[in-house]
Amino acid sequence: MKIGITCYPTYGGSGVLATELGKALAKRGHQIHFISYAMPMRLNGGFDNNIFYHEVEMTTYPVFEFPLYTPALASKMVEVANFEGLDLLHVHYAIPHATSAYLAKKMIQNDKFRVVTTLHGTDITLVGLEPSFLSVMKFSIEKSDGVTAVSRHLKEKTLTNYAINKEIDVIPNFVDVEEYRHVDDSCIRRKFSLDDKRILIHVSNFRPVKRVMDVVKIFDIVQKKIPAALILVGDGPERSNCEMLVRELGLQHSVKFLGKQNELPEILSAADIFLMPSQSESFGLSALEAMACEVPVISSSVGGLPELVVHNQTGYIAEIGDVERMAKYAVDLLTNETKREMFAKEGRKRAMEMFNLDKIVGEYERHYEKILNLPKVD
Ligand code: GMT
Repeated sequence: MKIGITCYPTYGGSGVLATELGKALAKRGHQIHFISYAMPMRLNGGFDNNIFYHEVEMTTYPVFEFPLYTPALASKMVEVANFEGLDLLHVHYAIPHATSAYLAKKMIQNDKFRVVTTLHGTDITLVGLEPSFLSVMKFSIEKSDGVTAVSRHLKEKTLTNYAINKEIDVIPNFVDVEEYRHVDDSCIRRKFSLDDKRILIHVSNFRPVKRVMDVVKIFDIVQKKIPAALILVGDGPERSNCEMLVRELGLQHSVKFLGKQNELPEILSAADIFLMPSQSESFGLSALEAMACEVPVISSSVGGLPELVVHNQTGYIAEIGDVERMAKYAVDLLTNETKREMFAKEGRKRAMEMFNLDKIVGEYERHYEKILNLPKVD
């Protein structure tokens, strides 16, 4: 198949997932055309015969007070679809990608061309509910030929929030279990001389929904009970507040801010526990990556997280904001190595059985085939 993929190219689960999907589909012989305003981060500029990247050019003009990305993206979609003969366009994160895709579909002179939209989370649970977006979101989702959601929870939210009368297939996120596996001799312990400490880790885009301040609070409780260090990977709006809290609590010597990183399997492998105390999380891709690297996850009970983390088997789940309980779970695991290792193995097993790349990419292929054989939605 010739498939166009549109996603946000920056750090963030939806862009990561879309890029890894494109790379995996290319390996299976499909021709993949990424269409975005910048090179997707996980493409790493790597060369593959089956992967192409088309940049959306943005025009500025004094009359335009706001950038006009939606029509610019639609025009690029039309150009690529017509010129490259795309069979379908798969857009990740509905705003504004599904809207641009609908516009493009109306202009593309190929009756067989289809649009698939994957809903990732805040496009549905937060941003899309803004009154200024609501009706366009509902319309754009209903006008997609195929719609997938990354968890059952997100599917239910979409159906209720938008009163949508549309079939939505749940296709969960995936991880490449060959790439994401435990590395025995991780450089992080040596680099920071952490051999005598237990390591807690958190990876995110540091947006308020991730509640990174809770991560610091949990760590503060844990380090009072056992020698421990906290590794924070990623960057975003909450980072300065977190750095301030770390200094206020006097934790600056045991908390390491690594910023954005690429070598995640190696970094994750250094950790004993992964923390994800999010306010909202439709799936929790970085928790899955941790599980694949044999790191038990302690998370909040929101959104799709209970579909990923099995309480008392691959990690623990607690109410949002219950930092005391999350810390208690962390201490429990860190003082019982047999249990921690059992959780670690169970997490890896679950990642391999339920969320491995081959299984889920196959589900996407079957979804595409189904949609290509159904009548076009006008
Ligand atoms: O977090 C966001 O604001 C958007 C989005 C992203 O691009 O990272 O994250 C969502 O999509 C990920 C990939 O499907 C999911 O793993 C995240 O759980 C989801 N984030 C939220 O629901 C907050």
